[in-house]
Amino acid sequence: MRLAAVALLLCAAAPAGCGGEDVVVQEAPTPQERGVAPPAGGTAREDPLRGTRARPSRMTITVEDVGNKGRFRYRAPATVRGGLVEIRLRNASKAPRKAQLWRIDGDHSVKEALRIRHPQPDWLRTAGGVSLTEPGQTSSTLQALPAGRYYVAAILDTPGIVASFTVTGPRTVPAPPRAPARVEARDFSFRVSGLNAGRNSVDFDNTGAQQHHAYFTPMRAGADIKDVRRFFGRRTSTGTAPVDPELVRETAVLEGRDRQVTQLDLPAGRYALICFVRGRAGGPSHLELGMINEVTVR
Ligand SMILES: [Cu+2]
Repeated sequence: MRLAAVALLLCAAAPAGCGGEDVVVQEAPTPQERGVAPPAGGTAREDPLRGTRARPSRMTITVEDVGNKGRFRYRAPATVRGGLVEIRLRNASKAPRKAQLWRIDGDHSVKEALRIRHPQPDWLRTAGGVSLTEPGQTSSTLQALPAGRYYVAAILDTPGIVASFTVTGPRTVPAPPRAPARVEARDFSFRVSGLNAGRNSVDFDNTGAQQHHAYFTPMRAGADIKDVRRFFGRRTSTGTAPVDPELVRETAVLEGRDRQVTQLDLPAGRYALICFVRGRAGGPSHLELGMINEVTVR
C-alpha cells in the first residue's frame, strides 16, 4: 500500500481530513441544489434499502472534481426535512468518494469546525453519511437526521470543498429499521453477521460510546490478519502489502449509540475489517486498540 494512503488513514475522523489549508466552505448552493425535495406524501413506497414500506425524507449530495489536481467539491440542498432520511451520494468525480456528515450545535461556524482536529468539542458531532462510492455511481444510506446545522465533507481523502445544510423538524427522530446484514461496532471490536457477496444493505450499528467506522479491505492470498495489523500499525511499509488498497469499502463515521442502514458492495473473499478512528480526545487509533477482524464474504 502506498505510504500516502496509510498516512491519510491515520487521520481518520479529523473533521475534514488531513491538511485542512485547502478547505473552502461552500455557503450558497445553487437553485437546482435547493430543489431536492422529499417524496410527495400520500402513498407509502418500497424502500430500496431494506424492502419495507416507509416514507423517509430524501436528500441527494453530489461530489464532483474541481480542476484536474485532485480537488473536489460537495453540493447539497440548503435545507432538508429531518426525521428518517435517505441520503444519496452521487459521485460525479473520478475517484471513490464518501459523504461524511458533521453536525454543529450552538453558534459555531463551519469554518471553525473545519479547523478542529483533536480534541473534538461537544458541539461538533459525527453524524453518519454515505459509504465510499465508486466513480459514476450513486449509493444510499438510511438514517435518522435530527434538526440542526450540518456539513458534508471527506474524511479519508484530501480536503474537498464542503457543503453545509440545515435539517428542519424534530430533534428526536426514530432510528432506521433493521437490515439483514449487520456490522456492530463496539468499544473496541466488531461483530459481523449476514453479509453476502454483492451489494448489501448493512445495519451499521455503533453500540459503543466512541465514534467508529467500518473499513473493509481485501486480504491477499496467504496473508493473515496479524500481517494486516502489523502492516497498518507501522509508519513505513516495505514489501508486498497484505491487503489490496484499490478495493476498499468503507462506511461513514458514526457517533456512539448511533445507527444507519448503508450500502456496501462486497465481492466474495476475505477482508480485513478495521476502525481507524481515534477518540474524540485523540490518542491511539482504534486499530491500535485491537479493532480489526477478519471477515469472509461468500
Ligand atoms: Cu472505532
